Amino acid sequence: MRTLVFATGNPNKVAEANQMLEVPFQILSLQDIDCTEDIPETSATIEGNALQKARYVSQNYDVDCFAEDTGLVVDALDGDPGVYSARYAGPARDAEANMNLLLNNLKGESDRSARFVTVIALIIDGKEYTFEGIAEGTIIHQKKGQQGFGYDPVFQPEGYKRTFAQMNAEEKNKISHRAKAVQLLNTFLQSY
Ligand code: ITT
Repeated sequence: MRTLVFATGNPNKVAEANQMLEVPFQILSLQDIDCTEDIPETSATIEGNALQKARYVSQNYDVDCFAEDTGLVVDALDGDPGVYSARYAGPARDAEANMNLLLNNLKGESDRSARFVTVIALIIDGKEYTFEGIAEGTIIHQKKGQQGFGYDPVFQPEGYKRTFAQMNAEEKNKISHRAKAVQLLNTFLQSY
C-alpha cells in the first residue's frame, strides 16, 4: 500500500485522519519518518502555513504528504486571530487565555460573526493541491461546554443553539471545518 505522511506533531490528528479517511494509503506520522524537529510555520495566511509545512516535509524527507492549518477568523477583528489563533494570547498557546483575550477584544461588539477555516495542503507525485473546510458561526459572550478543545467553548456553529464544546466528537465531526476539509481530501484520494 502507498504511504502518505500527515505532517503534524499531534498523534491524535493522525489517529483521527486514519479513522476518517477511507483511502488506499497508509497514513504515517512524523515520528514514523523520524522527523522530530519543529517545522516552520511563518506564513501570513492559513493556506500558506499548510503549504509551508507540507513542502518542508516533502522536500526534506522525499515523501508524499499532507499538512493542515486551522484558524478562527472573526469579522469584527478584521480576521484576527486567524493565522495566529494558537498563539493569540502569547507563546504559551493557552486555550483559556486565548478565549479570554478574544472575549475581551469583542466587548461591546454587536457583530459576533466568525468562522473556523481549515486548509489541508497535499503534495503527491510532486504536485500541490489544497482543500478548504469552513464552519460558519458566532462568538458567544461566555464560554459554554466542556468538550472539544481550543476555542470550542466560545464558538456556536450556524444553525445550532450550542457551542462546539457542548457537542460530542461525533456530532462536531459531522459539521466541523476540519471534517469538511478531510472529506474533500478523502474524495480526491479515492479517485487518485
Ligand atoms: P499542529 O500540532 O497540527 O501544528 P496546532 O497546535 O498548530 O496544530 P492548529 O493549527 O490545529 O493547532 O490550530 C490553531 C489554533 O486553532 C489553536 O489555538 C487551536 O486550539 C485552534 N483550533 C484548531 N481547531 C480547532 C477546533 O476544531 N476547535 C476549536 N479550536 C480549534
